[in-house]
Amino acid sequence: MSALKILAIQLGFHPDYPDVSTLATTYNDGIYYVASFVADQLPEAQLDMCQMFWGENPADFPLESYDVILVSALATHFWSNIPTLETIARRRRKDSLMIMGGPHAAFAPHEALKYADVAVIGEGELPTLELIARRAVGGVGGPIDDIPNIAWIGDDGRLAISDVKRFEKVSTAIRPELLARAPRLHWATVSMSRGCPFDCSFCYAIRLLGRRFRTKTVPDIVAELDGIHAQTGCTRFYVTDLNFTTRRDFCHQVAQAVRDRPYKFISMSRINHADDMDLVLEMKASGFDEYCLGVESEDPGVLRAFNKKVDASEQTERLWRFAENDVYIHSAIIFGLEAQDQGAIRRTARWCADARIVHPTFVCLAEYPFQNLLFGARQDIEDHRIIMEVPTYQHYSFVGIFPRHMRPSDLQRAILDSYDVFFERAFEVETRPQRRMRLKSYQRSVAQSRGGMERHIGFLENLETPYYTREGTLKEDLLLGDFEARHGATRDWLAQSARGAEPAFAKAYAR
Ligand code: B12
Ligand code: SF4
Repeated sequence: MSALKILAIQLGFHPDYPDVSTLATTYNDGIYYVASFVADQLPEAQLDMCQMFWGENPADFPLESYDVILVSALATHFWSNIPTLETIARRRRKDSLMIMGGPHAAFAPHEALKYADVAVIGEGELPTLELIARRAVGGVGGPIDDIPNIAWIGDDGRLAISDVKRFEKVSTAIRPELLARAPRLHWATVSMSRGCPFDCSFCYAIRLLGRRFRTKTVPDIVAELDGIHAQTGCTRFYVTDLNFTTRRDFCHQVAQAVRDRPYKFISMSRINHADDMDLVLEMKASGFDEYCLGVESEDPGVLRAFNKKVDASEQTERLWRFAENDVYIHSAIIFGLEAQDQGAIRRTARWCADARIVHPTFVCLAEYPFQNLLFGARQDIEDHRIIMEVPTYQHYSFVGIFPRHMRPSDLQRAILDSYDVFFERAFEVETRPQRRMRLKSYQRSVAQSRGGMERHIGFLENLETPYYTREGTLKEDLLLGDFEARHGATRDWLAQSARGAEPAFAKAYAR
């Protein structure tokens, strides 16, 4: 019997809408973990990787020859690559199995299932292995409802969603050979733990990876870093963990274990990390000198609205503490709430410079529709105010909602202006040469993405014209009516089988 052939594909960004963040130029690690796990478990299988971020095109692969096709995508990747998905659907064998995972499949499984046989709505390793084991002509054979974290279209034509499970074993390492064709990477992504115990209202991350914090073993982590380094030459790692500093002892052990390596790390944390400067400095000595913090805002009202559970009055001082110790801070700053008018947006942008954040990314609040219906999850932006099905969908640098208090194009302009406000003030505040250089290099990368945002302003102006009064107030009834005409039937279909109303499901999903 010939070896099972598997193709793993990462869909890429739309060329017209690049990401503002230079950090975003690296690979998304989720598909690498799933592919590596499958390859470890099925050593006889032949596994190929197609990475669109590096210019590879699925159409150039022998799609007809694969038994299993795995696809990973954010929402923006999905809607930027519909022709590619159609090509895959047309050329793949009828008896092949196609599984989609990652954020888009997880939050809009019904959209992923237009192309895939099964969508994975959470951690993907074990469900993928199980689905491959039950592979049969035309997708999967027999019942699959006992496989957790999946969605599929049942024989009755309805969406089916199985139970959600967060797995204990998270120690898979990325197989370095999957990165063999990588260009010179600025950052290599790697995951050391999964889960975050908090529950910020806008956060979709905990819905994917859960609220229970689980770590890999320290020797496994070091071996994985060394393997990726040996393969790619990269010495800088983006640690994709949702909240790396959740456990002090874990951070301490990782810091000790990598002390003698020439590596640098950026990891995600919360602002309270500044309260433990001993740990911050210990980690800094091991290369952890950059963090991406969920700062979100300086405004107590905004922080309360997001359930951030931080004291706004301490934000600035904590950020200064990092700056004084030459620890670089990146942060997404979210705009789009009704309390955030043009003046508030400019104030927040200026505050970022005063608080000495080096790398703020100004983004738009975003939501998927039907999250409450499908999964019982909280949703702050109602379905009808979400701008869907375009290449900028859920790409937070681009406005993806109809705000009530200003036109979407005005919000996009305010996001763009925020960078000018920020840089002007930051160069007044920042005197240290090293930090000024960092600001300059970030300013250059923002300049590269201006074109995409300006293009998006034009798109929004066209889209929004009928929906706003001359003064810029949303005509909500009109928008609701149009939404109903376009998506009402989908919502009603989803309502027949969605699991949001089941308390046990919603509770497990929120964990
Ligand atoms: C770290 C992170 C970043 C980092 C690094 C990104 C990178 N290059 O890897 C930074 C800060 C740079 C970043 C930037 C952006 N990010 Co980001 N990011 C994350 C975060 C917090 C963790 C991602 C991660 O790697 N986790 C660890 C791995 C192991 O988990 P995973 O990727 O989810 O994979 C698991 C499952 O999803 C599943 N799976 C994944 N793929 C596949 C494929 C198959 C076939 C199967 C079966 C299963 C499967 O199995 C995996 C393992 O169990 C996620 C939230 C999350 N996932 O928890 C947001 C998230 C992915 N980011 C998001 C966004 C929007 C962006 C940006 C577009 C933001 C922007 N500027 O507009 C950019 C895009 C950059 C990029 N290249 O993707 C959104 C995606 C929204 C959406 N629905 O599409 C998320 C979900 C954040 C959120 N809303 O909570 N991000
Ligand atoms: S702290 Fe970060 S990862 Fe945790 S719930 Fe809040 S936004 Fe999500």
